[in-house]
Amino acid sequence: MIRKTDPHPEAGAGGCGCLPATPGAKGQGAVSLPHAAASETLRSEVMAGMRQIPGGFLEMGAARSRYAVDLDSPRRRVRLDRFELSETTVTNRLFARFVTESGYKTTAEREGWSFVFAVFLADPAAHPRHAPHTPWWRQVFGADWAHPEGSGSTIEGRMDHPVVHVSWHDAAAFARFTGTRLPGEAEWEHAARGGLKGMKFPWGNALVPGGEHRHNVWQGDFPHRNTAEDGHAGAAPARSFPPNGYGLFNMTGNVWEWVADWFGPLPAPRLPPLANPTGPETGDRKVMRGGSHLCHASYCERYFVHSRTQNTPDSSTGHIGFRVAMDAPALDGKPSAGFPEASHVSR
Ligand SMILES: [Cu+2]
Repeated sequence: MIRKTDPHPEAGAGGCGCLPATPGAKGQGAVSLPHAAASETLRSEVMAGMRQIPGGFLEMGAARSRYAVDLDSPRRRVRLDRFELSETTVTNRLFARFVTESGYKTTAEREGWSFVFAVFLADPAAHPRHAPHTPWWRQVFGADWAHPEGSGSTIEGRMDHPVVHVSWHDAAAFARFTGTRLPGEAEWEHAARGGLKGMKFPWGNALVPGGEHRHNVWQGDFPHRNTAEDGHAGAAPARSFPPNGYGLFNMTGNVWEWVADWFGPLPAPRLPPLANPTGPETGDRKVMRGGSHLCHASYCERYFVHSRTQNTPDSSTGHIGFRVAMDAPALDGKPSAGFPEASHVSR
C-alpha cells in the first residue's frame, strides 16, 4: 500500500525493520531555498558544531555483506580530502530556527503524514495503515518534525534530540540555507571510523565493550520489547554517549543519517584509489548511514560503521535524521587536499 517495491525480500521481509518508504510518485520533491541565506546567528551556531576531519585513505565497506541487497562489500580503498562534519546530527532546536527563518515546509508537513514506530504511539490501533511487511511502521497523519508521534505530540523536552521526520529534500534544504552540504557517503564512513582502521564501531570491535553501551540501538525482542539497556527506548539526545576519535557523537545507532549519494554499488576499486567518490550520477534512492535505535542483530543488523541502506528521497520516518558537512577552508592558499598533487594545470 505504501511502498512501491520491496527491495529486501529476505531478512524478515523488509530487511531493515527501520525502513518503510513512501511511494515515489507521492512527493513533489525539493522546495528550493536561497543559498546560505541563514542569519549570522544560525550560521555561527551551525559552524560552532563543525569538527575537522583529516583527509586520508579509507577502506570503505564491509569485508562481507550481512545483507546482500546493501551492496556494502567487498572493501575498497578510497582517498578523501579533509573536510568538516557536524559533531551531532541536526537537532530539533537548530531545525526550528531554520524553519523560523526560512518558512520552509517539510515533505511530511506538505504531505500531511509520516511513518511512526507503533510502540511510540499512545494508541497504535488508531493508525492501522502500515508499510508492507513492516506492520510496526504506521502511517500517522499529522506526524512531522514538530509532532513526532502525530498531532497532539510535541518536541517539548526534546529540543536537543535529532530532528526526525525529515526527508532527504528537507535535509538538503537545511544544508543549502545554512551554507553547508550533506556529507558524501565515503566522507561519512571515514568520519564515523574516527581514525581507527578496520573496526566495526566508532570505538572498536566490541558491541558492548566491558559491558558499557556505547550507542543507542535495540535491546530485547524486535519489534515488541525494547529493554532499553542502553538507557534509551526511543531516540537519545544528539550529544549522548562518548564521541569518537574525531569528536563526533552517535555516528552509529540513534537515528539513520541521510548522506548526499544516490544508492548503488560502492565505488569500483581501482589504482590509484579513487579520490573523493560521490556515488552514482543518478538514482531513485538515497543512501542512509549509521543505523538507528531500532536496529537489532535479529532483524536489522545495520549499526556498524560500514552499514548502509537506502530510501526514496521523499521518505520520512521517526528514526531518520542527518548531519551537515563543509569543505575544509584552504590553508595558506594551498588546496584543502592535504595530498601532494603531481600534475600541473597547463594553460
Ligand atoms: Cu536498522
